[in-house]
Amino acid sequence: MDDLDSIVDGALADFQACIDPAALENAKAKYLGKAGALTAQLKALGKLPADARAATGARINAAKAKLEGALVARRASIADLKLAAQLSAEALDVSLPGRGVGVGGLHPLTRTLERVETLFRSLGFDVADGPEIEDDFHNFTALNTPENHPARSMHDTFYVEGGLVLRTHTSPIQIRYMETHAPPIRIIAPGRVYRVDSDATHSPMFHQVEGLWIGSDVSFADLKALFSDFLRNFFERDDVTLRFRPSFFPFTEPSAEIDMRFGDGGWLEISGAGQVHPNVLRAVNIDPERWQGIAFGMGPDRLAMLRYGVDDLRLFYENDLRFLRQFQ
Ligand code: 2U9
Repeated sequence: MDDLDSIVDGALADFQACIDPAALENAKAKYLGKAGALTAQLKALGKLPADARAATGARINAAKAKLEGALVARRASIADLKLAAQLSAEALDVSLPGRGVGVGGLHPLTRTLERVETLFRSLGFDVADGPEIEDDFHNFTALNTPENHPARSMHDTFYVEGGLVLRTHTSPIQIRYMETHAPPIRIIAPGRVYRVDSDATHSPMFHQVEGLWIGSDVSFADLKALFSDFLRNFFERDDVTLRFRPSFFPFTEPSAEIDMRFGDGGWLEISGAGQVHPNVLRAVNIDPERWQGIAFGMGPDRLAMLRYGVDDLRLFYENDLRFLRQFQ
């Protein structure tokens, strides 16, 4: 066995010993690369006597072809080995359930709003809707909020061009409803509202659910019954007590804040409310001598926090899926 045979035998053994593509390419360089053993043989051809060159050259080329063939075969078998490893029982368990397609779910605030709507519908209320961009009349004037009222300042309200505003409450929905429907009226008005306010506890966009109940003799007693019923059902508890505290809103007179508590726990402010101001009824041509009613407004964000035990409002607006998935 001469040099060439031992180079070929060494190379074939080396290739066979490789079990990954990188090692194989290194082994290839050792024999066929610029400084490779077989390449050195080719370079040495020139030093041979002329009559020996042709035969030796042919032998070296045959050796080179043999090594290249062996490389191709070894590359293929390394790939086969890899695939076999991936398909082995350990790596692929065909009995596992499929990954499936992720399905979305409703945001906790949406679920809360839907729950509020369902409960009020069951109490005979309709759910009304209206534009988020409003005119001055429907957002302020009809709600007994005079020209110089602070709520109208640029400081509190987002003004859009043409004297329009992003509605600051959902009350314009009820105004529009009264313009097109005669009493008796029983509606809630849920939706997005906007105020120039942004800090840890205020978002420039937030939600409100307001309600309006107009009849010939609707009173604070009805308001209290309505709210007890709604809160008991919303929180699924029987130990809800209510407390009314005097307050002020331009559109209701008298006005109150409604607090609630579970058992003998602490009081929680849950809603504002009152008897609809006669000026509001007049603004929509309803005779305040014949009709009267109650109105209320609450923040469903707060209802959701209480129902789900969430202590930071901002969690609802960050859209972190780890938080949101808990409500599916
Ligand atoms: C009409 C007449 C009267 C709606 C009312 C409140 C009291 C109230 C706030 C509580 C906190 C909204 O969520 S909040 O930001 N609202 O306190 N809202 S009475 O009164 C109306 C509405 C429409 C035609």
